[in-house]
Amino acid sequence: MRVTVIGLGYIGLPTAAMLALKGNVVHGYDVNPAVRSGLRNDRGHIADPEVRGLTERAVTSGGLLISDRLEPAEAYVICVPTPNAADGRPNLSYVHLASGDVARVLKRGDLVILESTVPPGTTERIVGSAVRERGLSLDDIYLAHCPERVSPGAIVSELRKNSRIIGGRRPADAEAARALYASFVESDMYLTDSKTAELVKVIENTFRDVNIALANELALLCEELGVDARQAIWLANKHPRVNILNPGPGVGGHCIPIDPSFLADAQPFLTELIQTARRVNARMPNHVVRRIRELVPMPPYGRKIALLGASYKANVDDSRESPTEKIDGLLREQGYETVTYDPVASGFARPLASSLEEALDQADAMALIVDHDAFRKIEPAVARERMRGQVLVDARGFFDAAAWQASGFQVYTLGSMPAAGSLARSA
Ligand code: SAJ
Repeated sequence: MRVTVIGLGYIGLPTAAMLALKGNVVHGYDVNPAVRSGLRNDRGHIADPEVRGLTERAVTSGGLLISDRLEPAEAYVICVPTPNAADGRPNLSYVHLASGDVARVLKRGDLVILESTVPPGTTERIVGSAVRERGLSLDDIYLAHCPERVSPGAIVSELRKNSRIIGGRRPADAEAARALYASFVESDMYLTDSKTAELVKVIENTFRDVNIALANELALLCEELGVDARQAIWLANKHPRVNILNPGPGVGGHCIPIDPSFLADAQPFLTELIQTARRVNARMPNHVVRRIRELVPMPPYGRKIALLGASYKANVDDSRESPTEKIDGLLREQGYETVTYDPVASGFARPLASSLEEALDQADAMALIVDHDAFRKIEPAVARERMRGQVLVDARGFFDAAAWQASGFQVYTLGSMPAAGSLARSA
């Protein structure tokens, strides 16, 4: 089948490549010329090595063609971003743009699939109006919402192995979409209507945000109780029906912190728990900064804090909505000097240190914000040589606190209150 995929980001590109490698003739289109040229040349802008390899094979096979315009096809898969606008409301402008572009080349019998995460009801509303403007009716085409569930860092395998929700405007629309995904999805596909599929995707991520908020609230509670939150959660999860996630310095990425607002924005008076959970998670960067201030008070002269990790989570290069960005901003507002080091991130709000040594040099504290595997090898003795102070703030329960304390470090691990008195500052 001829397929055009619109939006060649971390979902659209591997989806286009996967469809191409399964015998479809796929045109990939992205409004960003730099993305198009990057994909035609060295594909160097793709950080995920598995996605780069998949793309390489799909382009080399001739199955995936990167086009400068939106090519007519029998099926269109829209994978454009749906970020939050500055006011916190969903920004659906890319969906509007892509739907209009598709409608211009649409013909009877074509299949349109929206993969982007959207508030319930959006697919039929936005794509439907674009189609009607072109003189077609939704009865003339097949329309579906088919959200993805891949986790950045495991995209290619999860594209194949994750089950999928296929939400058709009508059963025939869902069946048409299922037939397309059957070319590469190796797991179950659950057919439903488009509005249910839109809601399912949003509630999957909302569930995760609420669960993380519980873990974070337990961490704050355990600090006051003098209990190790991670151990308490680990033991509670031994219960066959308990699965509490891990506390952390905040919730980043372009999904978990964003998607709950699709429900809260639509029904502010029916989403108290969802909104409260969002506030708990959004306040975690402030809590980390409060603990840093307690351990490294602001003297008349500046204090340098080395932040480890700019990405939004371990072992991915994406720093969108990164908790580190919020922590960095709060510290600098309060007069601290900060240097962030991240060997994985492909970008950050401010320049990153070129090495761990540069970040640690004369630092009064080292704060681990992202638990990249690459940080596992950091030795207390090496850090001590470089640093001016001996404070470790571990926001992920990543390091062996006893080993760092044995090397003379004061250690605060989020969710585990330091021994009484150790927050008191020696001059
Ligand atoms: N986090 C915690 N504690 C945890 C788990 C995560 O603090 O126990 C933080 C992470 O550090 C990160 C943020 O939450 O800052 C989000 O990370 P994540 O791994 O929970 O989520 P994403 O955004 O990488 O991927 C999620 C996944 N959704 C679910 O697990 C329900 C993925 O399956 C989705 O496809 C993806 O959102 C998406 O694109 O919607």
